[in-house]
Amino acid sequence: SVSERTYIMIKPDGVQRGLVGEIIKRFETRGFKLIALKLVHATPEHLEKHYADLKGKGFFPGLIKYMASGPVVAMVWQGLDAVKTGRVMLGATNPLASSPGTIRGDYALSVGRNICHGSDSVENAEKEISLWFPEGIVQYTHNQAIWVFE
Ligand code: YYY
Ligand code: MG
Repeated sequence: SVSERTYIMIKPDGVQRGLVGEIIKRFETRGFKLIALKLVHATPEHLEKHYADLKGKGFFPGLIKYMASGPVVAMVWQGLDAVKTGRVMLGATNPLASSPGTIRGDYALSVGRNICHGSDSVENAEKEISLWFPEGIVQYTHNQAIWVFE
């Protein structure tokens, strides 16, 4: 639906490599509506909640350490099919399998440094939005929407 929301996060390597503007630009120019945004240096405990489904995987400790190593940019984007389209824009989990034209396919090479996160289902998106934005989300009219959607 047009009001679908997804949680998109620029990981510490994306911030350090100066890719914040580039990643935001892609969602903005695609026509999605930015409804939440902040820079946050997350604690390991918070990140373990975010990645709870992956607890037990061999890469989990390294993933938490990397994600806690610097600030991330936490965002919520809204628009038609935001979750699935967001994943397509990010590319495959392993950047070597990501198509050129995707964020990971253009800017990353290693699965453990793949620069961005996107929710994988509407249900998980809503969970992640509550986890990262417990303060809630700003409401406003996006005047571009009448030109982006029929
Ligand atoms: O949703 P997505 O980020 O594409 O992949 P997940 O399977 O949810 O894994 C989360 C995160 O974990 C992934 O972006 C990189 C890291 N990771 C890893 O370091 N090594 C793997 N074999 C799989 C995932
Ligand atoms: Mg995932």
